[in-house]
Amino acid sequence: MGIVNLTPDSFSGDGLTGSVADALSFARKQWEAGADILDLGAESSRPGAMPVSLQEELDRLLPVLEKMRDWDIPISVDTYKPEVMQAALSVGASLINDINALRAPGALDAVAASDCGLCLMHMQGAPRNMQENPTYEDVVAEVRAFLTERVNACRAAGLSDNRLLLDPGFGFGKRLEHNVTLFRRLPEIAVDNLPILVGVCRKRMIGDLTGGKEADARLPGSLAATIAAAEKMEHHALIVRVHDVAATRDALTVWSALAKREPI
Ligand code: YH5
Repeated sequence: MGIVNLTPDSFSGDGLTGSVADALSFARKQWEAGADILDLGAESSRPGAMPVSLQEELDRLLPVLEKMRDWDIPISVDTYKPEVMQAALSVGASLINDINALRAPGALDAVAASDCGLCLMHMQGAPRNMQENPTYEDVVAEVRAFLTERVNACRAAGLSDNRLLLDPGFGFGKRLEHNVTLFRRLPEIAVDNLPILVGVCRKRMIGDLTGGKEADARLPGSLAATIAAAEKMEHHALIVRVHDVAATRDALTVWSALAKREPI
């Protein structure tokens, strides 16, 4: 899954300016680099980020989505607002990637009439303050219990399991030790064997594990994390959400050729 950031405050160094043309050319590059899914986000959810208004989010997202209607690649939309979900689905989005796991009032209803995929992510707190004091007794048990509850809420709303993806939400209300524990025990959060989505690319945990490297120096660490996830989840459906699509593809291709016990 290739990240396409539509937030003007993007810190990722991807050079996006907020123009529709730039967003489309960046998205096309992610596609050409080998992404299977493009994930468009118009509200930053990094630690400390402030929410944007509904209108602002729609204004950033819809002009881009409308131009992608005829692209032959599934489009995911990173949002927790039911109105944005509905608007995105009406212009052809295939997946709703919700850091709030469809907890907003009206979110389950907003996706019920479509057959889009749904990513349910765990987060403790909200982006604005989630890294202030993350606390768990047993991080794996708590994330698993949360995801179980959200899967059950989806089932109760009539959504079928084949639409669901689960995500432990690396960095969302978690300290390094929580992130590392969740990563090491990734298979345990796959409630009912549902597919897993992992987003660690360029995140703080990669910086912390490499002696405090800044975001622009986190690619090697991010690739190692992707391969570690692929290894852990080798017999499981896995999506990795990344900025660096071409590098991730190469890493996965080489790992696949050299490490998997499959005929060549
Ligand atoms: C995710 O894990 N993450 S937005 C801080 C960084 C780097 C990257 C430099 N949306 C996820 O990518 N959706 C985001 O430090 C997501 N899973 C899902 N499903 C945060 C992000 C980032 C934050």
